[in-house]
Amino acid sequence: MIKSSGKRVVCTLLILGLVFSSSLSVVSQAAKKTKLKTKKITMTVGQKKKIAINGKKKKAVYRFVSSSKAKASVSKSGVVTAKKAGKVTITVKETYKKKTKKLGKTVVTIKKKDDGKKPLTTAAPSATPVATPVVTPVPQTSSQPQNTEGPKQTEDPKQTESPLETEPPVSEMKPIGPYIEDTDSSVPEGFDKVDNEVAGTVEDITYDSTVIKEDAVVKRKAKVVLPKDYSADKKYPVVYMNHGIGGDEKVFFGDKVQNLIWNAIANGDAEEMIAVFPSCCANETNNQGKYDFFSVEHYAAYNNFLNDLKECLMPYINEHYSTLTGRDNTAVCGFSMGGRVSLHIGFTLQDTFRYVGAFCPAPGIFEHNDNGVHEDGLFTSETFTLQDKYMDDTLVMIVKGTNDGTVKNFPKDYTEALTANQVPHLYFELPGGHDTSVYKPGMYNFLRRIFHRK
Ligand code: FER
Repeated sequence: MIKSSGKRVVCTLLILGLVFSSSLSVVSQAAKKTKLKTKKITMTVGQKKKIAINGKKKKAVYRFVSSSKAKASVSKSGVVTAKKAGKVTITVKETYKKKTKKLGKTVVTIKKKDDGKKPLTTAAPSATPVATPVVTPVPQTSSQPQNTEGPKQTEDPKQTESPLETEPPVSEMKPIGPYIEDTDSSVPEGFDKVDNEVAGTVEDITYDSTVIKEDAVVKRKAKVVLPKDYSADKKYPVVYMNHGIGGDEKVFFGDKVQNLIWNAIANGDAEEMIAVFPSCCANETNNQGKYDFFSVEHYAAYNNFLNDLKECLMPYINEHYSTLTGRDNTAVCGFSMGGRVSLHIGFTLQDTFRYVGAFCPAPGIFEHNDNGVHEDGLFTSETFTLQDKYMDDTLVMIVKGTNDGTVKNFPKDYTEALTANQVPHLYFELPGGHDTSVYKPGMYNFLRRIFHRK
């Protein structure tokens, strides 16, 4: 994107008269985009609070469905009455021109009435995520409780939910919102140290790939990191970790990434998980020199990894390991070219991945000319977005090194496009270059935000 404010002023003056009315209509249309404003409410038993919706359409009907009417009821106008301590999800739907769509969910945390009595025991601090008053990276992801207060309203006692309404399935996973609002990018001391006490095991696998060569099966390698005390009696979520350009399934092990994973689990920051390290350059030569290093042909092999992962590697992993499957339990992340690969995969296979991490991601998500190579781009700034249903249910993280001379400002282009598309995500600029000083803390911070169950 070429940015020239001088040119823009001249152009604006010349065409202002012509576009004034149409641009106004664009603005007003954009303003009409209906969005659930209240994503989170904390209440005490007996309290009433209203769920706010931005840009309501006059002729639309809005419905609110509580996951537990015993804990919280909700009126036709969206006023929630807290009845019992616990957590409740209110699903908000809009019916407009005979079409019904889900606007999102409001998570209601209900606390017991403070009756002044001291608790009998000194309870451990609640694990309930508390809304932190930090600056949210993307504005629409958080709504502070004070904004959710509506005008004082009493609930219509005659109002009942439609008997045809089925309760929405309650997710087993913790909502993504608090993990995106948590903008702490620090890591504990010794987060990547070698500690044999907490180490699990590493296995080498070879799987058949059918997407490398037409009408042929090609053997490909990957490494699998298992958590300490891995047991076939349990099931584990899976993260796929993609290396940078010129790498293979082994390179991350030189940087002792396996120890970072085991430490994150031992520290209680990350859930127990299986981490798979593929060779994400999915061509016949497996990086062995057929094409120029910086060439569209070489990059195309990285694009092809999407097919290899989906059709060959994931089925192999799910068949040979004790995995939890489905998007709630599947993550993809990577460094540099592997970050680009992860964004490509995560934003293309949205039904498959709920967590997408890109540490110092390389160019190629959008059209670019870098290192003397032109690429058309895997997405445009418009298509690089999430489907409505996954907007608030996907953890996207982008990390940029403050001093990265290799991928330069490309990670910034990605966060800017996501912000423009109102995709909630985390963006960290960490001190360092195109190396472990940035990608390792990025990775730890990604791992500690994924796979958490209620
Ligand atoms: C590029 C510069 C760097 C590029 C890729 C990279 C696709 C990847 C670097 C890495 O993986 O370390 O122009 O184009």
